[in-house]
Amino acid sequence: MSEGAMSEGSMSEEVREVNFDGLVGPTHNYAGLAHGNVASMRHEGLTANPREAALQGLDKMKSLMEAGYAQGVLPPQQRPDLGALRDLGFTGDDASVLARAAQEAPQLLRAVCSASSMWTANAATVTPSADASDGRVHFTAANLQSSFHRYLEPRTTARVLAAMFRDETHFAHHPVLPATPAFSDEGAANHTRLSGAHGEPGVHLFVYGRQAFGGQHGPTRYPTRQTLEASQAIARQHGLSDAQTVFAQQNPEAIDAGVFHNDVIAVGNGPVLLYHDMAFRDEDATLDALRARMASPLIPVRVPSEAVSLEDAVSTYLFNSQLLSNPDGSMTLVVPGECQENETVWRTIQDLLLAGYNPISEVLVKDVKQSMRNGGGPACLRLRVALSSAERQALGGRVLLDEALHGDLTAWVERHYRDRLTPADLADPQLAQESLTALDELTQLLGIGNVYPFQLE
Ligand code: SUG
Repeated sequence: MSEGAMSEGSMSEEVREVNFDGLVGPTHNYAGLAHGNVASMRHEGLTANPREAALQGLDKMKSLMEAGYAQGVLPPQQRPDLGALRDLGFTGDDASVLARAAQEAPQLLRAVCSASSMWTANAATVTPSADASDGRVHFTAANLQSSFHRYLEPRTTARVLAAMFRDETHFAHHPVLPATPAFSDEGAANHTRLSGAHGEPGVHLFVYGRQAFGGQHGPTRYPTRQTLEASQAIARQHGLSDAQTVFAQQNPEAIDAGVFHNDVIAVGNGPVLLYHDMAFRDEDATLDALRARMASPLIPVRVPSEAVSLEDAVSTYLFNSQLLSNPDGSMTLVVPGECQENETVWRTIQDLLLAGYNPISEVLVKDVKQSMRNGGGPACLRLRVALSSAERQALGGRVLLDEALHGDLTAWVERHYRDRLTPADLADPQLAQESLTALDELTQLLGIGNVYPFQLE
């Protein structure tokens, strides 16, 4: 092969990380459903603005697209999930099912209306083809069994992922893990891939809250969401070897302070691991294990408690930022507006940008307040999938964001979404109808076929 042909070949395999953001669904509301997620608990009962929430999400996607990053979208799920209410014994026509649930079990009605699928960091765990022996991208949709409202997601998530990543020569889909506490799995929020460039082989850091069978003590106040056994099962499914994986326990004290996922206290990208000193039960052992496996030197960026308290980390979501690679080797940190409002955290970010030992050189502030009030920052809203150009070309549907798709999605939100939603509005049969109409139109717009399991009467 001539040199020219070789470089052409490697260019066509150019690997880019695509951030697939979840579109916020039309029933976005504040139901206080997530015990241990302090923002969700604190904002229960507030009036939500689904339209603003969806537009904030789209605006974040547009900013990143315009800055040159590859941006994708994942559709929301159909809510209310009337099928789930029927499974739980509510009978009659749709309006009666909603009315009875509102009357007899308002907490269940809230759960089946949650727009929680917007937090796509919890949709699945993904292994890029560079790390897989069969050269395919591997997916396991998360079972999200810790809470009822999120347990409703994986069935549709698996269908959506199968519709978008449908080409079997490039993509492999594994069964959702058994939805039982021993295999509690919350997806990429507890998984970080560290590597040189995105196309180079990586090391997978799986962070778990507890070990189901044996293990050391966990948190006492709030629940854990990821087990070691779940993380190990995913590594097995994806064919990852010991040399490619590190399993580390979260610091139980952090979970008790509201760090319900590892991505609330750490974020990695390429060789950089930005983390709070309370992130891991055994910080040194975790870093040593990573160093022993990584081909390129690890760049740990440690934020000590003296600089940012656990409480500030949780309230500002500094670590729930996106860390993105730029062509010149520098990195950009995408933080929520709350970071700028907190003097200490903002100062820490400025220090990080100035420090010479890490490649983080720019900060981008995005307002995702509607999602933040439910405990979802910039990093929660996206699922990272590193894809070669051939894999990007094999994607099903119209799911990579460009100017035109952004315009279509914005107009779609403006056509269908309410700007006010209270928990009392959730029983309105009209809301269910509006949601169905909107999602029907969306599946056509995205060209992914009917991924929703049920129709209204
Ligand atoms: O699972 N909140 C979500 C937030 C998920 C954030 N994701 C990541 N950290 N990756 C959760 O706790 C709250 C819904 C409510 O209260 O209405 C909620 O489900």
